Amino acid sequence: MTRRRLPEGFLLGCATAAHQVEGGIDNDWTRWVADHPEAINGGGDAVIAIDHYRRYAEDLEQLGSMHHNAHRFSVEWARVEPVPGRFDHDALAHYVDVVRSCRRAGMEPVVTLQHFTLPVWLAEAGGFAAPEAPVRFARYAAACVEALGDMVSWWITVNEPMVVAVLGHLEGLWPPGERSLPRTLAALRGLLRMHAAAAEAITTVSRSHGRQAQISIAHHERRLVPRNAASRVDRAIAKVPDFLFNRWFLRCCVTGRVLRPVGNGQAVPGLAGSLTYLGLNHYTSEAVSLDLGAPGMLFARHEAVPGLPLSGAGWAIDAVALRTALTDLTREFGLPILITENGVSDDHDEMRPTFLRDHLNAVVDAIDAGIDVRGYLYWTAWDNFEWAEGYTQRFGLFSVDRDTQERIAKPSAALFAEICRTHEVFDALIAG
Ligand code: IFM
Repeated sequence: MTRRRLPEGFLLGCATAAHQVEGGIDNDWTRWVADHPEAINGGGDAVIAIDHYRRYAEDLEQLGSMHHNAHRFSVEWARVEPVPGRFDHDALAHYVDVVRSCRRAGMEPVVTLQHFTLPVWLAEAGGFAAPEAPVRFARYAAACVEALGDMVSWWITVNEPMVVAVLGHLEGLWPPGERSLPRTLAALRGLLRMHAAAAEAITTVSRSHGRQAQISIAHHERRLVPRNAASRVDRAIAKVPDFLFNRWFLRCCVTGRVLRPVGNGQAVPGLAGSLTYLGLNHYTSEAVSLDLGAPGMLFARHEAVPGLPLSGAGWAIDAVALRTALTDLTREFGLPILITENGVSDDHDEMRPTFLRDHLNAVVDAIDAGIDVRGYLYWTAWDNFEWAEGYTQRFGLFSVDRDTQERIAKPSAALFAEICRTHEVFDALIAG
């Protein structure tokens, strides 16, 4: 294969989230794990996680030394606003220093404001569906932009709103452990309003300082295809969850309305045009077929697309699906895309080298076809706390000895560093 080049200025680095790496956080997830240890595969919690809150400076320096020019992390709301209305200036100062450390290491910071977790006080008041959630989230966003905004252009309001609503409110696997369609819809409406309110706050504060912010959610796209393309039933069954999971939230953000079937088309202030780019988290695709025994899943059975290799998480590895997502999202929304997550769970770092090569090739293909892709952030730098999967899934470029907290580079860390250094993707990366 010839050498394929990523454009000058293309962002390359890793993505992380506070709860999965920092340790020492008291939020809804910490309480959930303490109360439901059985909900975590293999046990484990994020009480210490990988101690990144204390080790961030050396961790970030190491990524910079591996030629990453970007880094995504999340600010932990529960630290910054431990009590409603009281902002913790030490916590904000910590994140200011995280951003400075990124900059010192030559990395463009990409900052997420809400990555699955909530302060306990908001979770207890109703979580995403709490009437005060949008206003509270906007104030917190404004505080973050005041503190960090002179060094940050790329903002993500909410990470994977569909995922957090479905796993926490429909499937009951994450906090608050609900299995209720009405509660799921209420959470989705709340997440939309939270995003809109935060987007307005980011824009206003940035403007008052003469800056322009880039704003998006991190949208998880998992294309759902009919298991049997020739079956009219499978085709029909795949369409509804595909629309709901992959398009509903984004279309609401573009139209500024809570679209059916989650809402009645009511307008949300600040929502229309609230995305200035599209943050894309992409991992896999799924095959969907009719399952009369699954009314809660809209009679759809989801499984890995047959014939594709499976990651350690049992997810089909499908670089073509990433290429398709880039094309389809551009065709519909016309926004620049930043790949805010793409990665593979792989215990022995056997699949990751080809995964990286194939997915980055898909990105180069898309760019060559005229799609505006601004960067690629690999999920994730270090093996970490993978939510209900505990420490059983290893997505990292580095493993972590959780007794000593030593970070150990896997072979693919060097491979990714070479891609970051040269901005080139080529076969010898893997052969050599
Ligand atoms: O670890 C998660 C991350 O928090 C959100 N996106 C998917 C990743 C892998 O499951």
